[in-house]
Amino acid sequence: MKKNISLIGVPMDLGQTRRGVDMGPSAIRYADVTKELMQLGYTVEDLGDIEISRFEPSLEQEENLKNLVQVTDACSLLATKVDAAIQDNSFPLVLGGDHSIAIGTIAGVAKHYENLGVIWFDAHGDLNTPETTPSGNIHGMSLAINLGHGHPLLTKIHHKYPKIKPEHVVIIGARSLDEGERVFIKEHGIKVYTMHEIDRLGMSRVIDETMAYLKHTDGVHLSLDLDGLEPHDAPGVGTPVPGGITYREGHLAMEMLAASRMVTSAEFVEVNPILDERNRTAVVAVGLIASLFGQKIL
Ligand code: HAR
Ligand code: MN
Ligand code: MN
Ligand code: MN
Repeated sequence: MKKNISLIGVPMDLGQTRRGVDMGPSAIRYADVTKELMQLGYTVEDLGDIEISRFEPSLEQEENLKNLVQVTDACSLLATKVDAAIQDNSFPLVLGGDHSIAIGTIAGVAKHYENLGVIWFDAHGDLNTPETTPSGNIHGMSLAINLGHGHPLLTKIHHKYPKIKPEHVVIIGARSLDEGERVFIKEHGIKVYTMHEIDRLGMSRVIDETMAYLKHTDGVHLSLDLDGLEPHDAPGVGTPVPGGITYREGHLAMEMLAASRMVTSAEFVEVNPILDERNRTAVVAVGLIASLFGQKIL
């Protein structure tokens, strides 16, 4: 892995409707992310936070694309910062914010890779479109948007369309999928390890298979939604779903990815300090980040 890390905070809560997730970047910084990474031998440059505009749009809000303009603006700024970090030969580590920020992160990363692989660690598929969304929340559409499906303002951010190909995506941890998302997965042949497969195969085999599946990519982005974890282990998230990935399974996955050296960018999203218990979920996020960057038990 690259020795320089660029930390980018995205205090975004407009991709969904529960306030508080905008404080995620602060909570993760407070849990000492920089110190942990420096102890592992990295140089860390904290680039601060992306500005999120709080204006009330004069346009009628689209019910199936809430806060479209603000999400587009923030994701465009984020894409530019991520792109610049990679140009500086630095590893972009993005801290959310809700999962709509993956539209900006991946837009910035995808410019540098012809065949970017994406590991989407999540209880959800985030594969809704404006036609299928049950909520209008853009954080439930961000993976579909990266695949080129959704509002053109979002799919065309940072001038590459589409950003990624369906055969280069692996979803891990899914246990809450909407009907439209099931159809999307079948139509596009997306690789999904639901909790059922994780239970049957074990996380070790799931990660081995994921690495083999993404062998032909030229970079791998890890998009880790903390709600992929079991809510007992990571309670500070807006949309908890029971029956998730355990604390140790999460760490094993990160440790194996670290050993593979295949991850070239990452984001950790959906930490909501207002819903958390004494910053536990941010601490869990920092632990997972440390494992991803090579921390070992022995
Ligand atoms: N699928 C639902 C929707 O589209 C819920 C989306 C989920 N929440 C997330 N995304 N945290 O991973 O509204
Ligand atoms: Mn998500
Ligand atoms: Mn989720
Ligand atoms: Mn398609």
